[in-house]
Amino acid sequence: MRTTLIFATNNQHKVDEMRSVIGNEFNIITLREAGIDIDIPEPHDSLEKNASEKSSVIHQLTKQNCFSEDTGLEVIALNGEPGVMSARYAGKTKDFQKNIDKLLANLVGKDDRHAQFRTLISLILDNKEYLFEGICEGKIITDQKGNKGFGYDPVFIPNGSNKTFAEMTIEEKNVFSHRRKATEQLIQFLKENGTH
Ligand code: ITT
Repeated sequence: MRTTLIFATNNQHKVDEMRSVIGNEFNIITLREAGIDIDIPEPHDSLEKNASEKSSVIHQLTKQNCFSEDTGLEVIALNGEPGVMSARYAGKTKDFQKNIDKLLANLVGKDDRHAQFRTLISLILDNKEYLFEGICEGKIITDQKGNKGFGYDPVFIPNGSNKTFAEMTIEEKNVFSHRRKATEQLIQFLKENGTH
């Protein structure tokens, strides 16, 4: 039987990207599909701790194997911001456009536009937690391009490409993406630990 895991997220973009990497190897159930309506708090000062918080809240609630992920955009010239605040950079409403506007405004006049996306996956399997990390380096451009994807995708070009993530299909984004790299480690771990 295929391993089933609850994915502790309310972000459907993340689910679509991960499903495209995982394919049929594992069965992922979203919070919505599991009938869980909860806005999981992310109160901590690191991606690692927030990822752990999300998976442990859902694990306590369901007692089932599950995983979560927390992702941040870390901009070198902004000392790693927006980082752990990526979703709420311009306020509690999690408005993608306002977040981009704030990011671009804060980068005006800065020569160094290097940035990276960092994804932390927290897996709880048989009551034990495991963490996996994926990083994608690139740069922030001055004007947004493309309308696919989500979040900061229209202003981020990964190293090795001349397109923004928002100009790519999910499959193209997965060639470079932080989330794909972390997800592959998750898949590898699940296979090695006999849950396949
Ligand atoms: P969950 O906590 O429910 O999983 P969320 O959207 O709140 O969903 P995060 O706390 O991880 O997720 O927030 C990360 C924010 O960073 C997200 O809202 C986007 O603005 C941005 N982000 C994350 N991954 C991204 C990606 O692949 N491309 C562009 N922006 C991304």
